Amino acid sequence: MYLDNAATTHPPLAVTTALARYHAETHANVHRAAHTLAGRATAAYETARERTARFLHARSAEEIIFTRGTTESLNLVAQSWGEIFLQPGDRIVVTEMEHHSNLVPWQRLARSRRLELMLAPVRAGDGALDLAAAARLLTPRTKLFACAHVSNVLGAVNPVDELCALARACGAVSVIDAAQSAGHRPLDVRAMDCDFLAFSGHKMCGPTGIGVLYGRAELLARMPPWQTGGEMVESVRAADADYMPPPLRFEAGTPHIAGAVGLHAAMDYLDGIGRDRIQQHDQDLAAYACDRLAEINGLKLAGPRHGRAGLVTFHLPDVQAQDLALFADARGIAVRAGHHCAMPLAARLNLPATVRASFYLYNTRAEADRLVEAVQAAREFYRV
Ligand code: 7TS
Repeated sequence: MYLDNAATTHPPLAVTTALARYHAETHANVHRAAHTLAGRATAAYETARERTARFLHARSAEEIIFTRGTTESLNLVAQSWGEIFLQPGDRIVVTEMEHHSNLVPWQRLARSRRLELMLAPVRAGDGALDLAAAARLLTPRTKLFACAHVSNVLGAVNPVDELCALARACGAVSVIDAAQSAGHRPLDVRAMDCDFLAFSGHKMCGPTGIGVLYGRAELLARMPPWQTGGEMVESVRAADADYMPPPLRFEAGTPHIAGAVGLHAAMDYLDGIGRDRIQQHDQDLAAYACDRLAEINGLKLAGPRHGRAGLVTFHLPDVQAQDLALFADARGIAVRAGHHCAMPLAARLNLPATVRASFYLYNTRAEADRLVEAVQAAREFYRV
């Protein structure tokens, strides 16, 4: 029984079949050779890009860059956008609840460009973002605001529409880390009015090694490449080169063609079910698990009690999270224990290592019940 979907998800047959068929029937390198197979592979890759644009409601496929995942997408923005749009003394703002991959790239950029990096605080207790404090940090000096749509630790859902509007009002670029939301709820980058949005295929029933960076066309057009080599150049002379326009400018080398095909199948699969239905299902399961876990004597829940996304994080004060997770594993239940790659958040909320159960469309209430029974059994076993 798999309850570690915030880490990665399991692909359905529709995705593994699409991958097998691609490898058996279509595989060739893209954008170069004139032969028929190369044409088919290029068409499959570019169709996946168009599908991704529709998935996000982007204005055009040129706004979709394929990357290795959320981490690479965020590093791309930090390195490429960060190279030309910043002056020493500028401010960039992220939040205290970020996954390390939406914090460390900005730390590094801030150090190398001599910027001021500020963390918008979360509220003690439930860890919700303090909106008024975030708004105070968004001043005309602020050039970039980056935040998670859904926290991978707390399950808190940030009001990204409002935050992007605040960023825009002070002239800052907005970056949304949608790793925990893209496969779990409908996304519309135009309605959200963000400038960049990043997500990973493997957290939404797709393959590992493929992810997406959405970027507003006007910004991408002005951004320099971040990696160089084949594919991303128009013409090359001995001493210099002309680069391709976006998105190819940002895709140096042979891309993960099969990954894009698998991601396409995953998007079709999720939309065939309906992302609004998936959202409801995941949230219902997490709310149910929360209510049942809250009845366990001494158990401490992290994150908001209401309005949370499809995951629940908790600890038993006298049992190490790692022991609790191993106890669950012995009963065939996969959950994650630790700080969940968000150490500043854990420090801020005084959270010890915690256990996280994260749900997806294939999980059931009966599985949530088994989790609760395992935690109860662990309490008895450890006599707490
Ligand atoms: N941002 C958030 C909010 C995440 O939850 C993760 C991965 C990432 C970024 C990075 O994604 P990647 O695909 O580039 O690795 N989160 C987790 C997690 O919670 N447990 O394992 C990975």
